[in-house]
Amino acid sequence: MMNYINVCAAGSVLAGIGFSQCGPAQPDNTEVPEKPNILIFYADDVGYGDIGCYGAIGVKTPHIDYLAEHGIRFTDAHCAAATCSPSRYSLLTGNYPFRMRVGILPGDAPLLIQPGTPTLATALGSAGYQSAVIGKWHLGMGEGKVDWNKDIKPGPLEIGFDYSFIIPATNDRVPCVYVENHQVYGADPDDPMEITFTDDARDPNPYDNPTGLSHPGMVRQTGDVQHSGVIVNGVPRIGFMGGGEQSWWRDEDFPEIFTRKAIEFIDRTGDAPFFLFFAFNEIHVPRIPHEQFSGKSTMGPRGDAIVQMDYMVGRIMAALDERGLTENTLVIFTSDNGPVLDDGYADQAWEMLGDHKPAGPFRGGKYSIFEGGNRMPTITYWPGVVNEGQISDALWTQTDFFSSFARLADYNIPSGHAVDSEDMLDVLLGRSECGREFLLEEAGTFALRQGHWKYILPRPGAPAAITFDERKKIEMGVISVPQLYNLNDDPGEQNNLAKEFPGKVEALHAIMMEITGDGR
Ligand code: NG6
Ligand code: CA
Repeated sequence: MMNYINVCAAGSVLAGIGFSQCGPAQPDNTEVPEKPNILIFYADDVGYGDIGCYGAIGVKTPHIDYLAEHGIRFTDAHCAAATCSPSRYSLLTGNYPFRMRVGILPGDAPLLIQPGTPTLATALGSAGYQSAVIGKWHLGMGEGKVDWNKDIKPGPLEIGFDYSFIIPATNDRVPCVYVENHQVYGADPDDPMEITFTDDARDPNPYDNPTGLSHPGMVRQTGDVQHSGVIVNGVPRIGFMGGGEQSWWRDEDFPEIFTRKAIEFIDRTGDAPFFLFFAFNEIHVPRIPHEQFSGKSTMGPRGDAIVQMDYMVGRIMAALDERGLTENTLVIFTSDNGPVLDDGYADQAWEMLGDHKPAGPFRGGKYSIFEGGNRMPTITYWPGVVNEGQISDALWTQTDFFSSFARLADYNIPSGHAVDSEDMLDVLLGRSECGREFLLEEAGTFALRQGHWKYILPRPGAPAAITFDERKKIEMGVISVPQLYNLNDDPGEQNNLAKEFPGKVEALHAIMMEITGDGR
């Protein structure tokens, strides 16, 4: 694998570009204790502007804001792509998603990360950590067609986690059951379940149960044609599922069950350090928050789901406090991709938005190559170690967790692995604001960030001008001509400077080609 950092340092393609400036390192002599617990709160589809301390208008998030007030709030931290599976793959492996050509995985996809691949969980495991993934998985399970009534593997346990309690894919697609370690949670062996994954609910339903299309009167939140398959808990999903109804989830139970499973896991780890990847279902569609959160924002179910997520953060943080673990835990809050309002269900997200800006000052959102797609609200918190109330503009990505945590846990990454991961530990802990020199972004095309510059690779055959996805009301940003933006003056990526700065375009393009091979 080419090491493009060295290539850059050697000056091959960088000649004439100049390195970006970064702020001075924060003087901080606090010692960093070895092997702290690591807790990642990983939100789903939560945008830069959806959190109180990032300017949210329609919802309050006091528990998450507390972490920022007593920790570091990042303004230029990123997920690897503008959808879920690619971002999660990159977070766990330290590779950019394009290396595996990862897209949104179907509900019956096999495990994406091959057992034997170093992951954050195997790395931390070999350093003595107990690790768990609790919440949304969406990285595939099994080797082909899964029999959901038998042991389901390989899965999270085969790639390094000691415990898993997951939604296998997303809450809008089958299978609508939890999987705990290798088994469907609450399954009845006398009532086996089957799923048929299909992207189109107009396909014939192989089971004798209602779907959104056959029984629209039974539905309490209407889905579009893809989201009109089997009705689970009054809500139609993508795909069909039959049998095993006692194990089907009730969406309103997610906050209770996932926080409980997390706290039980923490209690089981005893003296070992833990790594908890707490992957929220919130605020992915369908948004069916628990009754206690209903009406707690001014934005309908989408805002209420944010309140629920914030409540869960508060519950888990309180559990850490009660156990005296907070001072020995690095807590991170971030999200897997940008915001989307209508993602297939009529849940009033548009109608009740008001002045709230889900992507903050940025353009686009989920699915988009613009900053709204991958610039994430991101906070680190570790009392006594991380500075209080710092705001950091360092450029970095979740892909960097691997190298950063490897240093924290004193783990040597085998060569050829986590190739896109840079050690940003000093940035995460506020010792430095020198982030990355370059960052690759993905969503239908590539973009390359260097300092305040952003270059977006054109795609032949795409429209010449930015188009609008009418249903999602999001601009994807993929067009047939090069785009160059100066995010300092133009964070909303409105003013394409590619024609004015052809040299900059050429230089950034050359670096992008070095990283990606040929950009395809
Ligand atoms: C899309 C779904 C969308 C959502 C997304 C995955 C349709 C039309 N849309 O294919 O509703 O489930 O996949 O979201 O089926 S993600 O956050 O997990 O990437
Ligand atoms: Ca997502």
